Amino acid sequence: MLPAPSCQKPPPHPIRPQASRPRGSTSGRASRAGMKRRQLLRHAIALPAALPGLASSRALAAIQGGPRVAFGIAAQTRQLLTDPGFRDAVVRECDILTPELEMKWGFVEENQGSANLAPADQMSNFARRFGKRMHGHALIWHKSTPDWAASQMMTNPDWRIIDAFIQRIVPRYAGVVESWDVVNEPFADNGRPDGLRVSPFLTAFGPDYIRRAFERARSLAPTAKLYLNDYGFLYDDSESEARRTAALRLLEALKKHSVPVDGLGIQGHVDLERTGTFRQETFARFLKSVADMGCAIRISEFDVREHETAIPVEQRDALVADATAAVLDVAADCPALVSVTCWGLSDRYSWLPLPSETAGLNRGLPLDSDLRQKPMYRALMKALRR
Ligand code: 9MR
Repeated sequence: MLPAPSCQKPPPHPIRPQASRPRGSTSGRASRAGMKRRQLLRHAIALPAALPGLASSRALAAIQGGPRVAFGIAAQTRQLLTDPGFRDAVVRECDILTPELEMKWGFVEENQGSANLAPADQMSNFARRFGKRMHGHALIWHKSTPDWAASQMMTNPDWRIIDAFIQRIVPRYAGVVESWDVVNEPFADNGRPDGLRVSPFLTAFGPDYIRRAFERARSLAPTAKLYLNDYGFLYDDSESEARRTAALRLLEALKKHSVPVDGLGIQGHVDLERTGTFRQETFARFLKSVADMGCAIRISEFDVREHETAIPVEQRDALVADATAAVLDVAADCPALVSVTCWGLSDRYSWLPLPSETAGLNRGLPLDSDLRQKPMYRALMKALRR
């Protein structure tokens, strides 16, 4: 059984000294970046007085003082490099950057022996230049495992296949990536009592692949925070309950065996079709149980999936904002919460589809496709400052 609740605050994430630099980064550039950042901050701080509706998250935090939970977004390098308006919004708004694609195994090593690392290098250089923290995503994920690696694992379960990837990517971004999703989406309703997904990793190495991955990541990134990350923890139904139970049992077992897991990433993919089954008490209880194990919590992939689009846009935005507040207000009340990352900043680049017969974009991210703040943005910032 799990220990009795008593919510603990885990140590804050360190912003570590730069142990090593990926290509193209120099200390001169770093100090220029420092200046740029100060200029940008000054600019951002000047905004609210002139344009109250456009105050950025960072500007408001600076003015209002006091701590707020860190705000992250996932983005793609291409978006940052080719879309100056979007890039400026990212610089203005976010504290932590997560590469949506660029550090995934299948992206880096689509073919065995290939090494497509330039986009991840570019994003990490961007992060250094603008003083952003980075979250690495994701070392082990069945969906981003290249086909060649999955089939090799199944025919010849040799841990060195996985080890080579972890070793290639983790030390390269030491000093800028402060935390990693080490194992992503390990749970599924596969009929196993432990709730684990039957993936190539499980088939080849058994449940022990999780311990091995965390231990390897820790040996290569001694000060980075290491996360287990998954979806499906939000709702008050039997499916979510099974996933919550599986996660708590796994975390408990990992902690018991001193496996270096620092926290749980709770993907906040909210679905407006299911919000009727969201209960704040249930979610709060789960967060408390995670925190009681000494685990940090990240809301790691927050966005809201719309279904009803034949209503005025104000109503759509209000529904999205209400769903955001319902989840994030609870999360923000848990002292173990260290950050909230949206899976995208602007609807312009949302991965979320609308029903096929509907034209337009899903409106489930903080900024609209013209980079204007929406009610969701305000609900999010309010929660982060709770
Ligand atoms: O948003 C990502 C999409 O652009 C990619 O095609 C896809 C496969 O790499 O991954 C998406 O991000 C997923 C994340 O990595 C893990 N949790 C679910 C996210 C949405 O599918």
